[in-house]
Amino acid sequence: MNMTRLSTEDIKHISLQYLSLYDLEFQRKTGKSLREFLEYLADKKINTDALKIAVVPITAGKGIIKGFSEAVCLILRYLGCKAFVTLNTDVAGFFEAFKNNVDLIFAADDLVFSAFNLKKRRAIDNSYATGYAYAAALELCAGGLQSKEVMVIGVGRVGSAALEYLISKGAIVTIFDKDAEKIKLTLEKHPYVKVVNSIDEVLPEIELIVLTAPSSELIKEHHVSRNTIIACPAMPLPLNKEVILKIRSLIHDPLQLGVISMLALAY
Ligand code: PYL
Repeated sequence: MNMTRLSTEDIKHISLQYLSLYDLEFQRKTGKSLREFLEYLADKKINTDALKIAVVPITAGKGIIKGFSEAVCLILRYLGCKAFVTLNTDVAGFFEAFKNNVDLIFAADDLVFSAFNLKKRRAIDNSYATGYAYAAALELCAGGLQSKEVMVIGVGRVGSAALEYLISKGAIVTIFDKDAEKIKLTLEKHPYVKVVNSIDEVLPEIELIVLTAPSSELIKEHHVSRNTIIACPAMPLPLNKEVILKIRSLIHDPLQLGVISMLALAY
């Protein structure tokens, strides 16, 4: 089960200056800064400047993505953590991290991107953390989810985590996935979730959407209204500009909210 693989192009724009602009945009949409969002997700205070974090480049499989570890490191530094990219890769990188007595290690191969909390023996994977974060960002943007209709498009690892969060906050969830097996697995855990065979059955009536399916051009202009909010972690962004211009808010980035959520849930 492979994740979509980010490219250097997707993340090369991530700098501390860019992150401060992204932070302002996030605050405008959700009412919280990225730092406040971190503690909201963790549901506790986090003293980030006391946290020492190593990001270890991994050469396994398709190998290193140029700029990936540096982007993860910058996001963590932006939050106030003492983060660094190890000089060594793979096991030597883990060894270097342990020698530096770090609190957490972030590392990704082609199958899993994980935050390892060495003190609490906890491992949080990016897919789960990303789904959780995008559902929480939708909640903040929508001003709460209790008894609100929400559509989850794509119930793989990211969509399932978003679904759990939405249900925990009292949302009424409708799901769509072209993979019948994923629908079956979801219904086994959540029998009350509504299933549609086509998004046309419920859009644009449902105006809160978590879009995790990478299949492009699924959502068209007639599927959204000017009140629609879309939380979309999928990369590349599968929305055309007509949709983006029409809706109220789009929550989307290649890496930021996922990394913030990994730290929050691993802490
Ligand atoms: C973590 C991202 C989010 C979406 N897809 C995931 C991805 O691209 N995974 C592959 C990450 C490979 C990193 C490489 C390195 O540079 O350390 N092993």
